[in-house]
Amino acid sequence: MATPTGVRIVKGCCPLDCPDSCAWTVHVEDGRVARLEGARTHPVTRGVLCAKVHDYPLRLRAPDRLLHPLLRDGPKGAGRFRRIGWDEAVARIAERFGAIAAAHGGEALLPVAYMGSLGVVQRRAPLRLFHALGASRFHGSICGASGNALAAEGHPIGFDPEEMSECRLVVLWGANVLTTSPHQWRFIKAARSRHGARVVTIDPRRTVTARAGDEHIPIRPGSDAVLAAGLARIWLHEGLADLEFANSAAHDVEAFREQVEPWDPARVAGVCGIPAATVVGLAHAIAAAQPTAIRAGIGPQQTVHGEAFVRLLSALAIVGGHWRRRGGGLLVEAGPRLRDEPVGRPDLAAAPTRSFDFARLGATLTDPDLDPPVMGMMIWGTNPAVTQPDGGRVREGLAREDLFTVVVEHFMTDTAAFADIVLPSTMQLEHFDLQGAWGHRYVTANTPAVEAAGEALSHGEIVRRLARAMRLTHPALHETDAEMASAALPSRASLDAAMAAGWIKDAPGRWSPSAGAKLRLCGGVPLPPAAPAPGLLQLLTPKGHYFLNSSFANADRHRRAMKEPMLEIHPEDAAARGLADGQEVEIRGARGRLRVRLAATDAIRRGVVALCGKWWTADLGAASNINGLAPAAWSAAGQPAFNDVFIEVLP
Ligand SMILES: Nc1nc2c(c(=O)[nH]1)N[C@H]1C(S)=C(S)[C@@H](COP(=O)(O)OP(=O)(O)OC[C@H]3O[C@@H](n4cnc5c(=O)[nH]c(N)nc54)[C@H](O)[C@@H]3O)O[C@H]1N2
Ligand SMILES: Nc1nc2c(c(=O)[nH]1)N[C@H]1C(S)=C(S)[C@@H](COP(=O)(O)OP(=O)(O)OC[C@H]3O[C@@H](n4cnc5c(=O)[nH]c(N)nc54)[C@H](O)[C@@H]3O)O[C@H]1N2
Ligand code: SF4
Ligand SMILES: [Mo]
Repeated sequence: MATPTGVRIVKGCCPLDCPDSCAWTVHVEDGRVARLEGARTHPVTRGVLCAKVHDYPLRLRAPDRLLHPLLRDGPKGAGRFRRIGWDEAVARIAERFGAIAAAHGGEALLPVAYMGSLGVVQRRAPLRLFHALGASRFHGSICGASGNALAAEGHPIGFDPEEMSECRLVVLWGANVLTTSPHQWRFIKAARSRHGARVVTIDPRRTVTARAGDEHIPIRPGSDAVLAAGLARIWLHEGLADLEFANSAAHDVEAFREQVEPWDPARVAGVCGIPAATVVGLAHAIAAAQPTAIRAGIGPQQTVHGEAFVRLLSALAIVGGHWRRRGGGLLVEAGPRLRDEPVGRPDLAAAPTRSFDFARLGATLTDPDLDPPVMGMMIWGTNPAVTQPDGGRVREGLAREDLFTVVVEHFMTDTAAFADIVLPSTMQLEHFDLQGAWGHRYVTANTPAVEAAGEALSHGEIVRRLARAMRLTHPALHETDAEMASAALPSRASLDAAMAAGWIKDAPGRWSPSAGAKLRLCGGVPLPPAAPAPGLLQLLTPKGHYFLNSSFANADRHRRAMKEPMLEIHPEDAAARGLADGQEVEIRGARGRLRVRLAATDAIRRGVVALCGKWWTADLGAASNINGLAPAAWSAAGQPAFNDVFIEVLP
């Protein structure tokens, strides 16, 4: 759309791995972004971009942005590279991937991709190439695997977040919404003003969100399942459960009653480290507020007992009858109907191939018995050297001299430093894409606004160039980016409609119990993790307000806002170690150590410390990072237990 002043208006969206998937409006003048703002008429964005993204155009011209393909020019992982042209880069990759497939079979190749961009092209298109080559695949997740496992059983783990404005009580259970999903707060605010809804936050830290709510319950980390069991027991004892609803939804309500029976308020209080009266008060508040929205975050899933946490929360929503009314139920995540898996075209593989757990990249790359071993890898949309569990082994794997690694990136991340070839990727303002969301029900289209900086290419174009070089002729490898994206929607017409409108709402209906398959509520009530030795502190690594996982940890403004790696500690825990606020300290785990500055605050429970933001290694004064401190652990469903980490804090 061109306006008389020569300003072109382009509709797009923020691609980051954030529940809000904001729609944005780009004002383009003379081929440059003159202004970027949140789309005013988008029902969730409503004109506002967050503290991370409002100056996103600066990222296009960041001084450290990768603009050209690079070839390793030093020992693996040293981060020394020299510039090469695209033709050379593509020829080298085609030759190496081809040789690896010929020598070891296609399964010696492995794509490694995550949600750095939620766009279906940026996220999925390169998988076409790997499926066509018969490469190994991956499954699983480093985020919310417990919730995914519960959903796979049929449990409802989300409703339209816009409905939250209709609820009578909001329980923010390990969710720091004002930092991690700021636009959702609007619906919570609406519930407060329309219905006098109270907001209760359950979090070991008094976060910005907890301060904005009505009540904060500073629970001991990992004890959430016990609290949930305690709440259910009170309802069942006092006739506050909606047994008719529960029995219509689940087959094991009686067994569930037995499971929670041992958890009387005094015992719950002892385990969770909160007063018994708080437990009773919360139980009565939720029972009285019909409906209650239980909004669960990812933080409390990041333990070996993540599945028990989400299952018990689902049980609360069901046994409490909160799914009966709009605005109530359990909300872990909720998206529109968009099928992004077909964009990766798994059908291009001639035969099924082996699949690795995405959350165990370190083990996969270092397994001496793997046949064939992974010999060639392409990584995009993720920074595993920082964000994967088992950080030491991840780095050991990435450092293998015999592993040929291509990293597609915007910046020279800790991971890209291990590459043999680095390819520069376009950013959202420069490419076409289409995406769903995990915190609302809209599909959003992104029209490119400006030319790509330097020699950056979209992932669709990278696929086409590599396919040509490898003489792969399947038409799916030569489609345009828009054609690739349309595989996610019912038709090309629906893609055109989404692009014209900017976004379309495509919401599945609200969950209700079905007469057929009934759900299982019972899954045990595990205890919180115990410190392996006395005196150790439990380390939480929650999301940073100005970072998006490890993204922006290299951006000047964001770094200034985050100051430096800060370890939140209770003043009494600091004093007990002879440590003072503002002091530089060493965090020591069984596997690694790193340097941070102490921030003494009574906004965190005793016995718990927190390091917000996924800082890159260089900022931590160590060869380690937060995920290399302690032995890694996973839940049964494969969720990395990022928060089951115990450390010492030393001067
Ligand atoms: N600004 C910003 N926004 C983000 C992100 C980001 O990095 N920065 N990341 C995005 C991504 S990928 C995700 S998954 C979401 C995550 O969104 P959230 O789940 O809201 O994020 P977290 O900070 O991981 O965890 C939320 C809270 O859980 C608390 N917590 C930790 N352990 C426990 C526990 O055992 N019990 C309880 N009750 N609370 C606990 C932490 O103190 C933290 O305040 O945020 C998304 N949005
Ligand atoms: N200790 C600890 N570890 C954690 C967590 C925690 O709370 N504690 N949180 C976990 C969670 S919830 C998550 S979701 C993961 C996130 O882990 P990651 O998926 O690794 O997320 P980011 O660190 O943001 O890295 C994304 C990368 O993708 C790049 N990128 C973005 N857009 C594009 C694009 O269009 N093309 C290409 N080629 N690259 C792009 C960015 O520059 C960035 O380097 O981390 C997990 N790890
Ligand atoms: S990071 Fe989240 S809140 Fe910020 S602009 Fe992107 S989608 Fe919106
Ligand atoms: Mo995540």
